[in-house]
Amino acid sequence: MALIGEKEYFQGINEIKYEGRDSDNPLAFKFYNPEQVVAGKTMRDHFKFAMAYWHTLCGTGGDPFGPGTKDFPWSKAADPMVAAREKADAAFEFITKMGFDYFCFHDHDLVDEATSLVDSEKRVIKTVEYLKEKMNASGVKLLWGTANLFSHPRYMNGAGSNPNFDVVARAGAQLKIALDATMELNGENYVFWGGREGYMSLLNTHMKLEQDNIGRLMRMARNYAQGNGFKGTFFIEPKPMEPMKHQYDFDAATSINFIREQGLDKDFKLNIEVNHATLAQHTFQHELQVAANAGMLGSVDANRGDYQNGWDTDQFPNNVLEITEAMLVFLKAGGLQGGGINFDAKTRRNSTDLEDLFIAHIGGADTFARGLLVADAVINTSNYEHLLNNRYASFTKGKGLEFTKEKISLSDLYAHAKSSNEPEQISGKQELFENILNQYL
Ligand code: XUL
Ligand code: CO
Repeated sequence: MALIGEKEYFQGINEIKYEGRDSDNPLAFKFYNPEQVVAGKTMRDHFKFAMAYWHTLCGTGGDPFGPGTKDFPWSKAADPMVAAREKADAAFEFITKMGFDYFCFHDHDLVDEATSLVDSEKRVIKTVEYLKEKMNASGVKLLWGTANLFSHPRYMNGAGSNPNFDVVARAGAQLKIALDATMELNGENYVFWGGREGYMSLLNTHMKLEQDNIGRLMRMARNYAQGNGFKGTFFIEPKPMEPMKHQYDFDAATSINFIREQGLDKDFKLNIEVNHATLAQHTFQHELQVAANAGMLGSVDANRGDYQNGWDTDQFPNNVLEITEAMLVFLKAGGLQGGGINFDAKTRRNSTDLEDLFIAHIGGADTFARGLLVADAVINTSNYEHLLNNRYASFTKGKGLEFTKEKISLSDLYAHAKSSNEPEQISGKQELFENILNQYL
């Protein structure tokens, strides 16, 4: 099968190449050099960059104030199966021209939902057959699949958290079909983002039952997938709000607690999204670190928010400092466990040229590559690590070491403090740490 479909959608754009930072070619990578080895691995393997089907192929720019602005030449056909094939052609043309190895999807990004569950399943199965051929021809792989359990009006009161069992069962059916699709395509992971899994008013909400029901659904999904040979990891993607006022997967710490409470910790990790972190009043790097500390740093949804507003703008990453701080956590955690960097990001409503999709992904990949290079240099050639470890040197000897091994008691602390003077004032040196990063940028 040809990598470009019957129609070439992105005419005039060839495979994006690395040309280095001095290149003026807007359609070339300046920092992302897929085969370059950093910290013992190629950039390609560190990142496992993925295209998000929903934004890149389906996001035409509609907002609450107006319709879409992007006149995508694919998926205009009245027949949903023809439209789905065109979309797949455009997707694979895009991914291969970007030189990426992965994509991610929701079930009904691939093909529109039909009016009945049975017909929807048939559509998904047929589209998956077509995708499989395209994946075999191109070598492109599925980073993760998921089910859209938040857009359809039936999920207005939640999916797994719905107060009506019939809706929970319907969500389970859709989940099964999405898992089947993911497994058929050798998906490496499966994501749960609980868009409507939360509540708007506690007055009409039985919170504990709702949360336990989500846990039940997730355990069923795990048992079903593993029973059918799935070897990948399940990820929960935290987000504090939007669309719901209170989402049950608020942030990394909340989601880790949920995973443990529901007995899912052997099979579930986290998919951390930049703009979800900032909506939770955290930094991206904070969320990565919380996940890493729990051994649950699974995957990343890459984008950025807006410092001046409070919703999910899903802009492409371009904040090098933010991503460099994140790459420090990433490298020190030994990378991602099973996942990759999925560009869950959309071009702005007025970025209406098809080439803007390429320019945006190039910028995102370059931002991560630059961040990785800087973080690696900071770790290996600056005195950053020394300064950091030195702050905690008192725990590596004497009573401090005994404390970390829990070999001393509260009375020992009392005795230690009593026989010491007022503790010395030691500067935190934040500005020095910041300057080191700046120096290496
Ligand atoms: C929504 C979001 C989703 C998930 C997958 O904010 O990030 O697209 O990544 O359902
Ligand atoms: Co996301």
